[in-house]
Amino acid sequence: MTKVLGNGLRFEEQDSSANLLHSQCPFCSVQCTMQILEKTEGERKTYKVAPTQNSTSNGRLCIKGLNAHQHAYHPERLQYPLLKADGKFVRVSWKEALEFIKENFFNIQKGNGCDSIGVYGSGSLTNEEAYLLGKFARVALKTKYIDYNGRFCMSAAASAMNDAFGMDRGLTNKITEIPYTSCIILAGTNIAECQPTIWPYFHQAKQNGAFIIVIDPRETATSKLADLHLKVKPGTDAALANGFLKVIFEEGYVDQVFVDQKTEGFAELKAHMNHIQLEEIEALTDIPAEKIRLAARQYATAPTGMIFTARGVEQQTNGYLTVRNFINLVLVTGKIGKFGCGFGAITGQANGQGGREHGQKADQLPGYRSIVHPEHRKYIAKVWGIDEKDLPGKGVSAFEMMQKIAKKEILGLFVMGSNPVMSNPNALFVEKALKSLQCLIVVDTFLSETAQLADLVLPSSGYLEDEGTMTNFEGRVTWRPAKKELPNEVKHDWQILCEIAKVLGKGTYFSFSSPEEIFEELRLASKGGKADYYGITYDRLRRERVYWPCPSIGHPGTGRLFEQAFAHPDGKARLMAVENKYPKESISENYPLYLTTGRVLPHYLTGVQTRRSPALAARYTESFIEIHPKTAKKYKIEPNVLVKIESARGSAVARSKYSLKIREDTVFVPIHWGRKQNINQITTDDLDPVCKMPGFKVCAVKIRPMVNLEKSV
Ligand SMILES: Nc1nc2c(c(=O)[nH]1)N[C@H]1C(S)=C(S)[C@@H](COP(=O)(O)OP(=O)(O)OC[C@H]3O[C@@H](n4cnc5c(=O)[nH]c(N)nc54)[C@H](O)[C@@H]3O)O[C@H]1N2
Ligand SMILES: Nc1nc2c(c(=O)[nH]1)N[C@H]1C(S)=C(S)[C@@H](COP(=O)(O)OP(=O)(O)OC[C@H]3O[C@@H](n4cnc5c(=O)[nH]c(N)nc54)[C@H](O)[C@@H]3O)O[C@H]1N2
Ligand code: SF4
Ligand SMILES: [Mo]
Repeated sequence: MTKVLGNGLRFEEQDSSANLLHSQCPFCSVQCTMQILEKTEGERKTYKVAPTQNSTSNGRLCIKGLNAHQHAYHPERLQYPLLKADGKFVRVSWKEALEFIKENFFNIQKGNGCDSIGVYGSGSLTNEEAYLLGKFARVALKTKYIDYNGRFCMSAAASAMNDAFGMDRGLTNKITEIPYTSCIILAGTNIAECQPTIWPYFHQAKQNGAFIIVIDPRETATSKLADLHLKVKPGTDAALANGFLKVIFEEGYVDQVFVDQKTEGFAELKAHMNHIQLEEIEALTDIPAEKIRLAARQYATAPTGMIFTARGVEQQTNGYLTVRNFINLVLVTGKIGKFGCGFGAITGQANGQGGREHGQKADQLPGYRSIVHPEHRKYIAKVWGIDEKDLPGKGVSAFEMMQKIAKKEILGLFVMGSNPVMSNPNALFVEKALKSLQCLIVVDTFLSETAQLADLVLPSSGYLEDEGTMTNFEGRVTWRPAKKELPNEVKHDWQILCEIAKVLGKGTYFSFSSPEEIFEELRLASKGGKADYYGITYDRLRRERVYWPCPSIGHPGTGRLFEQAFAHPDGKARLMAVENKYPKESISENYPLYLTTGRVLPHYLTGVQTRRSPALAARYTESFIEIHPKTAKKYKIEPNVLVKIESARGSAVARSKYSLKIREDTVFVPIHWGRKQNINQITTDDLDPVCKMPGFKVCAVKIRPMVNLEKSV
């Protein structure tokens, strides 16, 4: 038998020793699809991977997707529940593990109330599991404290889009429109390295004549495509957007008809522009006024245009306002709700979109409902079969949970699918807090840095084993099949939640026997909400990827949002005057350089998975500090030496990598390595006041060589 792949590759599957798996990549938000051919030859197993066709990545896979199976089959995969006894993990049965949870959670909550347990979720979980985790926290544990790692990822863009448009969905229009847009602004987004399989859409736009503007303090694989690269001073993007707006107002590019019909707040924004001086913006951002003018004119006068943001502008203590200001640009030029025009905040994790819609957030109920809205509470309480007054209220954000742990207000923590001791800002503080917990339970596929601190670790299934739906960066719901058998005593996240709920006496609310059953409840729970999945079924997802909102069976899904009206009750979008604010953290005599953090192509987030994939790990075996040679010389740092990087919080180590591509006042360190290389040991835990996003992208540091070579003989 011969299997033919979407892009023409073929897997010969002629003998019974071959096992063909269909899956979706576990890493980023594109959700590329693939086939994995597993062959057994005697003792040896071999794997071949090939991309398959889907309407997003169009038969493409990046190097991470091609090698993801290497971690899925890694011998270090967790296989059994592990309990810590005398500082060492010992294998226990599921029965013992569940009993341990029951006893500990019961004892903690008995003396300290339901809110003494916190739940910490993830954008790696399927929609079904994210939904179930939210329900688990509120119904099984009755705690208000639940939040998730997406707080560090999508919170600035999500709250800005909610407030400006009345709805938060990654892309407001179809990805297939990108090639036909005439001007694209990419602000703090490195798509070529972070969502590489959609980068060809941007190449097509360029070939079709689009003018591409990239805003980034570094030259990246993405900025290579730019007609104009604005090498902005870190953290000053809100001011830069004010510069663009100033030019648009001054030179008369406002689409007054659109603004009058479809927006609120124009008068305030216009008045605010009287206080904006281009010279001041030039000084703040380090971008010459002429370049600001050019960018603004190109975007405003282009017949169609799109703006994309990502973590570069969002992971700031003014990330919310910065995104609002980029949305201002979209709105005053009327470039939204029609072909080739729109806004997108490029979602990060595999299910970064779905993970933020169905109740993992501190203030949220499924379907993007609000936990403080009486009607929303009533509806969900009915779906769940509980009394509305038993539904807890609003909790706090991910990092604020860590602060509550440090203050002993939260005494037990249940982590599913995240590695918070590495990914939170000010990680040394977080490590100390987690160590002080009475009970830490981590559900993971590996003994991550956080799992190592746990009292109990539960082994969960990975992408080849766990069927479910993921909503990708487009806002399209996708279905991930899974056929690989569970290794040893591994269980699915959803099974683990159901089993714990049962021992806690809440089994009747969690009597699910398949992901599809959970999805059926999710459909109902989301019905009538902003993220309405009611018209989406597993049957349908086996054939197509569906854009939400999709309110009824037979509804085609909504590819382009806001064609007629925005999602606020009056149908209008909101403009907002945004000040030229600096990030809270600023450089000083003691800490004279900006540190910014981010990603490299072959590694993923805290690296738990990609560092275990030999093909990926080999590309970068350790962390590095990208530094301009002039800056390096100033601090007596040779190429390829270990550098100590210090901030007011702590220190980290990385190897020097000279680069002319970075600003002289800035250094860049990726986030994928742990221990002394964990860059979050030094980042600031200042939070954006609106969305509680930490200022990951601006940290004041000093640097020095680990070994002073001048002194050595
Ligand atoms: N290879 C790879 N791909 C990934 C991931 C991964 O870990 N590895 N993670 C996934 C996830 S969860 C996410 S959230 C996305 C992240 O995707 P991106 O947000 O695109 O990635 P980052 O590298 O964090 O940041 C993007 C760019 O912002 C720039 N930047 C830093 N500071 C500033 C600033 O002040 N202003 C501006 N304008 N730019 C700035 C950086 O130089 C960087 O090039 O990627 C997803 N895809
Ligand atoms: N300085 C700095 N810090 C950052 C960022 C930055 O740009 N700069 N970016 C932030 C962003 S955007 C993000 S998204 C966060 C992410 O931060 P984390 O949540 O810590 O991200 P991961 O490394 O993906 O951790 C996921 C963990 O879950 C496990 N896992 C994977 N799949 C599953 C599953 O299906 N079930 C279970 N139970 N476990 C699973 C993995 O093995 C891994 O240990 O980091 C943030 N931290
Ligand atoms: S990491 Fe992202 S772009 Fe690469 S294969 Fe996976 S889903 Fe596709
Ligand atoms: Mo992210």
